[in-house]
This record gives sequence, structure tokens and C-alpha cells, in this order.
Amino acid sequence: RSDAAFAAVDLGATSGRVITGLAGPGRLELTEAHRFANTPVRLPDGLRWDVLALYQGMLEGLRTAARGGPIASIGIDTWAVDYGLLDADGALIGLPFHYRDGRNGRGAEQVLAVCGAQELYAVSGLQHLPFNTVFQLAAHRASAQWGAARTLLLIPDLLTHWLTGVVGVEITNASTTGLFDASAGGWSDALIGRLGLERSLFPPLREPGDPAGTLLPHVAEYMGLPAATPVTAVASHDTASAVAAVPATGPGFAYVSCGTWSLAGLELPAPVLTEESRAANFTNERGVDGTVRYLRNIMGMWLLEECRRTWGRRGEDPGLAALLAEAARARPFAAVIDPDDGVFLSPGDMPSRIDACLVETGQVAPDSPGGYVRCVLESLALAHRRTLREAAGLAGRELNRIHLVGGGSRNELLCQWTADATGLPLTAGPAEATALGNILVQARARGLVGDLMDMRQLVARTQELRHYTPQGDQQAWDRAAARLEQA
Ligand code: LFR
Repeated sequence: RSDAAFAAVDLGATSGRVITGLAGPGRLELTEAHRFANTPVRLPDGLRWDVLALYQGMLEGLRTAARGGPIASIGIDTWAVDYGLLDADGALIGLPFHYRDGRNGRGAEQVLAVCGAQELYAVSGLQHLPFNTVFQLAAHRASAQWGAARTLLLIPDLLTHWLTGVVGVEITNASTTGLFDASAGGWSDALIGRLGLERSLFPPLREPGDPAGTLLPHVAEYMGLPAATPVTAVASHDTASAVAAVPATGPGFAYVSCGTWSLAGLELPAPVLTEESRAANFTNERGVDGTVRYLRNIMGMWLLEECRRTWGRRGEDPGLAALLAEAARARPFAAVIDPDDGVFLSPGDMPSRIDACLVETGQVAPDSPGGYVRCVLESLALAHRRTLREAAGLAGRELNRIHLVGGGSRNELLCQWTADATGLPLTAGPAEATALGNILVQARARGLVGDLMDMRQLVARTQELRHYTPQGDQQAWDRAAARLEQA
């Protein structure tokens, strides 16, 4: 037999999962072993990830997965940019900050005073987001803990370290720190030096597919797995794993990896570091096999999730299915917001923030939850259109299809409206692109799957996909797109 079972640990902003994937030539099947909540905790000094609960959830999940049969290897992916600091004994210093914590604005100011935005972009090719690791580190430096820090590990690397004792940083995620040289493909000694950071904080880099050690004895015993079970570095930035599993079978595709965030863009062979690209705030993050994920962050399903959290607290959330049905019936283009507006970034009352934006732009606030959902989904479709068109223009590419992957691909309204707004055919799915990308990189490291193209073909052949053709009134979308620019 040439199939093997792999465990994917996939931690998202709201929940974590352990998924078993059976992979081999012609075969790719996922089973969810365990799902657990990811609940950030607000401490007096800021919003933190409960990384111990995540670790425990991961261990539980792996133990459950192991009961299903032998596991050939384990791979971990999570959201990007956030990190833990280890002291000289290898112990974690404090709990990692959440990227939605408010401390980062200060850090960005400090960094930009030393190193201009142009210089940062010319080296890192990274979009400006207030929470880029480089800005977080600047804010962190003022703390009493900082002096004890010896090693920086991004979240997947920290969890890997707890499983194996090995220290390293995986490269797709390193490319989101702002301290990575997008052209050279390694840590930027120049930026690290300019910003006065210790070079020794930054461990050696690993490529997706590289070994990341084997389970420590106490971990293996807890899970009921052999101590020789390997952990494999996957594309540990969840978005990089998702893009690796985009079921594209030819050139000219754009992708939207849609979950809490919508990451919309193109896969390129080399970074685009022009001034136009910087001004448009496109990022050059690293993908599998040295590819570049040329994309921009769009606020994504967060807008809907936070609306629902607000309604839920008031006992007014009718459930997703009812909300979507109501949205489908609501008046088209009644209200347009700009999802990229920074006011939506932090946790809190989302409907009120939407109201404030609508009032500011002379629009009328929706009068029902369904109206808000329609506003959010149409605005996201418009933001997808804007971002993909700009990306294609800046990279000099023609687009012939959109692949929308991730949890958002289950949202039929969002898929249809993204096709309508862009005028492009859209393939939706797989919803589990991130876990699939995680599993595929592990299977490839074992020689069970071929190159990136093979990986994608396997996804296209084995996973359920839905196809959308653009419909509706193109001019109405053009007019709405003009309103987005004013929003
Ligand atoms: C998506 C994601 C994005 C990153 C954001 C914050 O889950 O990884 O790619 O910009 O989370 O880390």
C-alpha cells in the first residue's frame, strides 16, 4: 500500500482542529478527530492567546487521532505574525499577544521612525498591517520581560517545540514578520540590525516538508504514539497551506482564501517590490516551493462573526442559515462599507461600527440582521473584486478564474456575488483547503505526492467543488464598486 495517515493540527482565530488525512496517489480523505474553541483572554496588559489551552487541545486531538491507527507524521499550521519568546532555559516568557491587541500602533510608529515604509517594503515586501511581528516586537521591547528573551518562535514553531524540543522557524510564516528578505528568502540581517534587534533571537529557518524533530518521550506516551513519530514542518502559515491546496489546474487563476480573513491575490514566481505595489499595500508572502503569495488582507468573515457575537450576547442571533436566507431577500446594494477600514479590526460591537461608517458616508443603517449580513457580504464581494483587479494590474497578469477556498466557500451568496462582482467564473472549495495543504506537504515529504501541480490536481480530483458563473446586472456591481471607493 502506498497510502499513509497524517495528522494536521490547524489552529484558527476562533477554533482549533486536529484532522487525520489519508493521502497517497489518487487518494485524499480527511476526518476531523477533534475540534476545540480558541478563546483569547484579555489580561490587564492586553489581549492574549491562551496558548496552553491550545496546546492541550492539540494533545487531546492527537491522542484521539492516534486511536484511529498509525500516524506517519504530524504537521502544525496556525494564523501568522504572532510569537512566543523563550528565555535562556527555553521556557516561554508570558503568554503570546493576540494580533488584535491595541498595543501595536505604538510599535509601528517606533519602527517607522527608524526605518521608512519604503525601506521596509523594498526588503520585506510585506503589506503594512499594524500587527506585523516587527511592530509587535517594538512594542514588546518596552516590557520588563524583554531582557530575558533569547529565542523568538512563531505560534506553530512554539507548539512544534513543545512536541519535539527542536527550535526552528518555518519560512512561509517567517515571511509575515516584516524581518524577512523577500528577494533573498531568509531573515533580513540588515533590517534586524537597523532596528537594533538581537540577531540571535531568530532561529534557523525550515522549509515546508523539512523534518522538525520527533515526539519527546512524555508527549509520545501521553498520545499513545511511538516516540519516533516525526513532526514535519508544513506551510505553517495557514494561508500558505490553503493556497498550496487551491485546486487550480492551469495558469491565470486568482484565489481568495476566505475565513476570518479574506486573503485575495495571485501566486507569482517572484516578489513585486515596486513603489506602486507598496502604495497599494500588497504583500509578498512566501508560499510552498519558493512561490510568492501576492495578496492583500481583506477583513473577511470576521465582520460577520463579530456581528453574530454581538447579536448572540443580546440573544438576537437567529442562526447562520436564517441570517443568510434573510440576507438573500434583503434589498441589494442598500448599504456599502469598506471592509478594509481599520475601525473593524479590534473585537467589539460590530453592528455599531458598521452604522457609524454608514452614517459618515450618508447611507442608511440596515433595519434587520439580514440587512447587515447583506451589507457585509456584498461589501466583501466588492473588496474581492477591487483587490484581485489591482493585483492582476500590478503583477501584469490576466485572470481567467477565481478559486475561493476555506470556510467562506460554503457561503453560496458570497461565492455567487464574488463571481458577479468580478465577472469571472469562480470555483468554490475545498472548505478544508488549509488542512489539505498541511496534509499534502507531509505526504509529499514522504514521497507519496509529487510537485505543487500534482498536489493541486489531487485536490481537484478528490474534493467536492462547486462552480459559479457570473450572473446579474454587471452595471449595478460597477456602480456599487464606485460607492466602495467613497465608503
Ligand atoms: C489568516 C491569517 C492571515 C494573517 C492573519 C493574522 O488566518 O493567517 O493570513 O494575515 O491570519 O495572522
